[in-house]
Amino acid sequence: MKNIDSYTHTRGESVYLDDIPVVAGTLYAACFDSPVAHGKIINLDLHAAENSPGVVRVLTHKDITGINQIGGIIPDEELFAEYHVHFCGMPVALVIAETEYQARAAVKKIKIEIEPLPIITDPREAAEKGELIVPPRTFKIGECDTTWDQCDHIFVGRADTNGQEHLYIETQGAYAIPGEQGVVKIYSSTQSPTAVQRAVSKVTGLAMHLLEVDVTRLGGGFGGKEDQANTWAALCALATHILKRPVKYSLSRMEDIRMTGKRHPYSSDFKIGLNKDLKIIAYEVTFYQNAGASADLSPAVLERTLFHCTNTYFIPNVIATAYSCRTNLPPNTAFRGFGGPQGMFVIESAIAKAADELGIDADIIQQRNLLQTGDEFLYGQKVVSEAGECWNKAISLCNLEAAKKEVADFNLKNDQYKKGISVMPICFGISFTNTLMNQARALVHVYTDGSVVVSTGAIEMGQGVNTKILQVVAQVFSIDPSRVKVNSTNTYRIANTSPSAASATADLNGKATLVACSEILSRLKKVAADELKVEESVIELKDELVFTNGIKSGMNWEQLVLTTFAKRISLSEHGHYTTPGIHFDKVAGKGHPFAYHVYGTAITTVTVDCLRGIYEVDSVKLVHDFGSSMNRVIDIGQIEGGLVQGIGWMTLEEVVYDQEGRLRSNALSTYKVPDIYSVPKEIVIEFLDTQKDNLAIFRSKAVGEPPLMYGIGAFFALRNAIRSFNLLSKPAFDAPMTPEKLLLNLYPEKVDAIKRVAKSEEIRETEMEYTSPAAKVI
Ligand code: LUZ
Ligand code: MOS
Repeated sequence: MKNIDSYTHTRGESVYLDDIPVVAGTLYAACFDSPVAHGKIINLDLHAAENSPGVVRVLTHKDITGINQIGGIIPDEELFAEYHVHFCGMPVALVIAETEYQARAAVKKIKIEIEPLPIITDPREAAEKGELIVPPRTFKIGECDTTWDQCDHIFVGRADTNGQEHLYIETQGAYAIPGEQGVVKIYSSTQSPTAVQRAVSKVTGLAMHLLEVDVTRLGGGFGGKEDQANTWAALCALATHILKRPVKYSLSRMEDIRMTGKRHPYSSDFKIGLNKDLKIIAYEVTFYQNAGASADLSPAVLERTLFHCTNTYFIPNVIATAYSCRTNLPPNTAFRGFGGPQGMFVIESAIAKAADELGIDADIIQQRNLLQTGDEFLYGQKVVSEAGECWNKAISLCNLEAAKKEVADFNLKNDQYKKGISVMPICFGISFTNTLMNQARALVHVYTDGSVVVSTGAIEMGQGVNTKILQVVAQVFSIDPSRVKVNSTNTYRIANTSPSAASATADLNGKATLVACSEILSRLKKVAADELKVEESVIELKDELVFTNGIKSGMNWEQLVLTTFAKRISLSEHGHYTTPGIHFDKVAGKGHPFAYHVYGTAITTVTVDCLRGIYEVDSVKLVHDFGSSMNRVIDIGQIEGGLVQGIGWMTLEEVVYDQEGRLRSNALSTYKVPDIYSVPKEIVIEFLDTQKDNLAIFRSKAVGEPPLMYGIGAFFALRNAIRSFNLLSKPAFDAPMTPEKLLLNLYPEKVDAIKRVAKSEEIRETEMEYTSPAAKVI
């Protein structure tokens, strides 16, 4: 079944926040944000802005009717800066005007005087100075300390990954409308309507039942709207609550890029120990997470880094420590993979380093250490592995030995162009690591004409979750999909929702839908049995017809629904689902946090132009563990999108903040994202269909986040290409491998020579300065 939104998408009829018809009297907001990354506010001059044409009001922290606090996990984030600013882009004031243009024009007239304070942008520096968001966390299995002696090979190194801009096509925004009795209705581009409701409740002081949050769909979220949609909703709702008028704010691209957080950059140290059979027997890793100025979701992201720090490998002795470091950058936040990719990059770097030093291909080490069923993850959960199956299928899919030989032959024949190949296995745990969030609800109404409406806590953000929810309803009732409508996500219909995140949205909300539909179905069957005077157990609904003992009864879906209604039996149900069997002890760092794991293996081939430093991804061939996919078209879309987004993170996308904490890559002219030309020339996706039972909806495993991590393979394929051009080059494990960085890595001797020349010129310059007065005397 194709995505139910494809029709309105292609016709441009799909409604996003900025497409909602505005109510008469709507005002427009625009934010004045800090131009300085850290400092004390000495003076804020709003006079000119307040007198600017069309301006109705300028709000600051002084106008907050509730509390000036929007921190989700830790209350450490002000909505409006009060005495201090902590990052460039921190909201200081909000202009409300008759038009969007007038609001933005007035923002430019606000003057602020800030006494500068020291700025930290580097997580290691923050850790050194004790600037931590939460105390360090450690996950541990076995005994590393006593194992190093038994290792035949030990390698140490450092690995760095940069941030990533979410670049959802629809920017952040909100639209708040006042209702009677103090109610505020909020349209928000959020992955988490309940998070918005809570944040608005705190800031306005209004109880949650006075706040209705409604979301039809998002033009992408990728984690960027899991927590950070709250700010804009809180700003608009506060203005609406004070002014009793509708207030809308749809951020411009540059406002969005400047004011919102991104994927967390990490800097990490590793030590890896192998025995003579190339089994990894010890691994020690320390992560420095660049959290930005406040916690946001950083502690949860940090935890998932620890969960995934051994990727798809069984390592019996591991000690992993993670620091969440406070810096003067916008608070970094959830991004597809949620810290997992950052952890996985480091173990892959450690393996690549070992392979370099031992003079072998990394896949030999990778393959020997793959997780097997019955192994234990470092957090105590028993492994049910598809790692070997995916690996073996991927190896034969692309005939790895032949492919490697082809690469070697090509490299032998070509001086300017070099190819590289890498294997990237993945393993990703499905469930919110915070156990209580693994719950969902669905509200199903069957109308008397046989049509059905379903509401859940799931947010449609392009990932196709509404199509999957619709499939669940149609399948349980065995009715035509056209009879089913998926409603918008609304806090008055579905309360206390978890964010649409952690790849778990279709599982959790799909299962809640299954619960609700199954309950209605059993009522319908009872009515049919009564009417047809047979046992309930022989009733079956198939293709909108009622069957008894496999024989058409003459009763159809519409008649059954009407009969049920006539008997005064409810055609509605509110279903509730919680993932069974999961638990986690945060103090011990042990438990069974995940419903299941998703596996896969990707093989990436690249070609590098060694004169220019530019490159192409020739192919990515992968085998992915779908369980039993309930919608192949949608799932393939998620794999392709995730893969390309991962390749972007690893190769092109470079978030650059200067020493003053100002974002230099603040537009699409300076921040390069993958376009159609960066897409691998060939993508082959093979399904690992398994018959095993699992906790996924219809056994169709979660597919949102895992494929992003296939993109890590591109980094290592490029690195291998560089090394076949110049074996003396040992490219740092420092992503992204941009063309510029790649070029420098091709010619490390020349770079060194240039550095030496530059250095000696520096020395001469200082000597000249020093000697010139004396020279004058002579
Ligand atoms: N969000 C969250 C997530 O709050 N908890 C998680 O475990 C998670 N994992 C992936 C993506 N978002
Ligand atoms: Mo997410 S990173 O699943 O919002």
